[in-house]
Amino acid sequence: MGRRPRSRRLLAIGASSIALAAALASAATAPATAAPPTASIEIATDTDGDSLPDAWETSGYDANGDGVIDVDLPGMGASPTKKDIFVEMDYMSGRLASATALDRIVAVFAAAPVSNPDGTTGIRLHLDAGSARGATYNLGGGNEVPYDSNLQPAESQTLSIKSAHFDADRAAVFYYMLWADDYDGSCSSGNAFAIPNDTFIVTMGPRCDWTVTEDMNVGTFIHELGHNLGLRHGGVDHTNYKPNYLSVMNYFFQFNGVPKAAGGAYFGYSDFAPPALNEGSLREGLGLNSTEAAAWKTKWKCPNGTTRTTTGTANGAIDWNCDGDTTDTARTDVNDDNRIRTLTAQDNWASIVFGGGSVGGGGASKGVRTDEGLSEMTKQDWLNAHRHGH
Ligand SMILES: [Ca+2]
Ligand SMILES: [Ca+2]
Ligand SMILES: [Ca+2]
Ligand SMILES: [Ca+2]
Ligand SMILES: [Zn+2]
Repeated sequence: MGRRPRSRRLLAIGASSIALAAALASAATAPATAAPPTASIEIATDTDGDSLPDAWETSGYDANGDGVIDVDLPGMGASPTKKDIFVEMDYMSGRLASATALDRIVAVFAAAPVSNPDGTTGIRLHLDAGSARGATYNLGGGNEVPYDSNLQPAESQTLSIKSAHFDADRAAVFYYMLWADDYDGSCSSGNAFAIPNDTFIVTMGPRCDWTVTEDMNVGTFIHELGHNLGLRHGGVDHTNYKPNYLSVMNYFFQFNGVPKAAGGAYFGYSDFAPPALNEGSLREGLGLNSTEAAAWKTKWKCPNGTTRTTTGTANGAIDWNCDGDTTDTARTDVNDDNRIRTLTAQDNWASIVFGGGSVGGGGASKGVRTDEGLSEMTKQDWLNAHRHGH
């Protein structure tokens, strides 16, 4: 893992390369004696900012520098001018999502409000289920793995399966995920272990009697991949159930999507951030106070712990304290975390971090793996979150 083709340090230029700027700044201010006279920093151009250098996306990736291409990115549909994400999916018997679910996941990324140098919008998500879901989803890597109803400890057992069933030459290109049953006896829906990262699992199997639907598979896959891409349960933080955070990263919406005002639901990341909500002083007449929120409904918690969904647009008046009117300036805990605070949202699509974990072209383009104590939605969390009042 992490083998680099050459001794030269590769840096990649990304669309959001704050880390690169910092690296260059520190290089510029470093004493001249810090680097041997023959050393040079090669900038691996990454025109589309997806952390995959143009050279890989044009000519393929030679993992060990022996002149033989190991991962044929152009052959798998990559482009240096369009953002690409590759995910290898292995699976335990009966757990792999349907082709229809995979179609929906790909469509969410294709419709992302993210611009590309080729003039298009969207992210091309390449899912590899091996031969299990037809040619569209076969990049030669996905396969069934031995059934283990309870991965415990979750991360080390997942990484053990990964090392046995994932070509290490792919580590700089592909995220890896497992469709599995349960882990750590948690009855949790999935895990991504760190934010950002290169590996995740979706775990809604028979061990915990989940009745998994296509919606749940779609929402949870996108939720866990979102953690790999740097996204959190509260956007800017881990505070969950924010009514103004219209994203599958929010537990309110992981399984059923974000309800649209016109009907139907959206199983993707937020594409705007409404104003923060101050739970100490919620003006009910303003709703989410954002014209963009007019396209959506939202959910919130009443003082008695039940969950409500707006009947109309989230930009209309909302009875935050559930007392029957929408005229209050209310002090109420609408995300049910037993605290009165300011709930700040995030535009997820504008905040994605490409190149988590081992993925990416090296150096500054790689996401930093951090352990933020990620804990995921359990079956009980879901039931608690959706106790509905009248
Ligand atoms: Ca690309
Ligand atoms: Ca595999
Ligand atoms: Ca009220
Ligand atoms: Ca609160
Ligand atoms: Zn999560």
